[in-house]
Amino acid sequence: MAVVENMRPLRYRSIFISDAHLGFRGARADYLLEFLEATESEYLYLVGDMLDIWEMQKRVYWPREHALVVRRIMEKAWNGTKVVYLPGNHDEAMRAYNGSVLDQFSMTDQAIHTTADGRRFLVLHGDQFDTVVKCSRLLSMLGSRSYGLLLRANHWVHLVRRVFGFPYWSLAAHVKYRVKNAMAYISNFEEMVAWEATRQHVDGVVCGHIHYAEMRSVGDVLYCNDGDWVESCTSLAENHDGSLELLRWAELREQARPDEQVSARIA
Ligand SMILES: [Mn+2]
Repeated sequence: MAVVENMRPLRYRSIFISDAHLGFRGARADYLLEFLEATESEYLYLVGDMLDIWEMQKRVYWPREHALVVRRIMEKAWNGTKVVYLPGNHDEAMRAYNGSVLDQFSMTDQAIHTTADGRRFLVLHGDQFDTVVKCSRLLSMLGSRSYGLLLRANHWVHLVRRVFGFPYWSLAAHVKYRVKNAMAYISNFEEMVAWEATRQHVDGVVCGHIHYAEMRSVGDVLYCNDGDWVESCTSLAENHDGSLELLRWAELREQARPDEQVSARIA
């Protein structure tokens, strides 16, 4: 924690983080805790898979740092940050609480965030598009009218798979097993999510799920993926003028200079 103890907080209007996978051994809770200590924001969006309930069902793993991340987030809510929790597929059980609002803490499947410069962004985890992406070759043959149908089919496919005890089909896992085709899957995913944003007549979309931070224009919409806290330790931040940027904590923490060092250099 030494890196942030003497650091002035980095202030943003909004911060979007996802895929922390707390409860899973691979989670970089240490870096995430540093990041939460080092930053302040009016809005904090938790864009899915913050908890890894799948992993916790296999084995109980809940070290102190993971608990501290949860506590720090709740403290932020108590101190006035508007926290929005959007469940993902690894913390799907939390979807039962969608619609809950407790002071500054709310839970929902999809949110619309309006930036300081008036742009509207659809915020969602992104697992809703797994089947659509998997079937995208078929989709391109069938044409765009099938898209809505596929989205609805996605829900039933997962339901059926669950009834028969199949694991949830995950794009992220699929990408890892088929590295050769990873870039094609990522770009398919990006296009599908952007498509949904276009359909909802918003200016952009913020999602997570595929553990690949990105900010790029897709057609008329701005696609933003806040990355993850297992591998890349990234987040998306909105500045006070409404501009957006990707934050890579591994790089940012190196730049963060404790006040004493700064004053020592001035002297
Ligand atoms: Mn996910």
